[in-house]
Amino acid sequence: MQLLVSLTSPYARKLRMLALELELDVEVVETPPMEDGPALHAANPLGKVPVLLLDDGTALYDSAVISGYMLSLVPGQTLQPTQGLAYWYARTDEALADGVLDASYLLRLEASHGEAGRNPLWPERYRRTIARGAAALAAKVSATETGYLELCTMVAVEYLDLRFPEIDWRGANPALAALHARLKDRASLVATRPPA
Ligand SMILES: N[C@@H](CCC(=O)N[C@@H](CS)C(=O)NCC(=O)O)C(=O)O
Repeated sequence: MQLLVSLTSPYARKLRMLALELELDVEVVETPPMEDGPALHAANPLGKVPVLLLDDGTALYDSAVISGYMLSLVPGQTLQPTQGLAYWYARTDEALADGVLDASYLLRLEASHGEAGRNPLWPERYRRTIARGAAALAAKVSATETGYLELCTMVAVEYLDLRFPEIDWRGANPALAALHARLKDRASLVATRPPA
């Protein structure tokens, strides 16, 4: 399997990290989406990374689809529940972490538009979404266990540090600060941290 990524994409980082956690044989292929390469467009008409190319040449995309597939490849995995409502709650938890990423990504795009003619409604709305999302993640993460939720949360808060160092998610959410202090040296996170 090949995973098409950009090294700064937090969505791709979730999967690079998950592949390491699950010890999957995945070749990571750097494929910057802004280059609009034909291979990326053939695999994902939306032109986004991450994309997982399966060995038969077909493609899966959207990080939450790919993570579900990767987790299904390892039946005994303990990172996420597999049955009943617990499974759907876990999928919702990933959607929550992804929502923080979505708002952060949109906020970054907004910032690149410059001030002229800009409607402040959207950046302010994205910042409130990030704050609510971070608070909701803080209420959900375990103080001692490490599952996919905790790992996705790490990716989300480190993306905030990368792009918006002024957002004080640690001060607002001591549980997230404690999570970060506990997991920041975990091998899968260290190995996938975006280049400075
Ligand atoms: N919902 C998608 C979001 C993926 C996404 O937005 N990726 C960004 C990189 S961080 C991208 O490829 N952007 C290029 C574009 O939007 O054209 C997922 O979870 O995979």
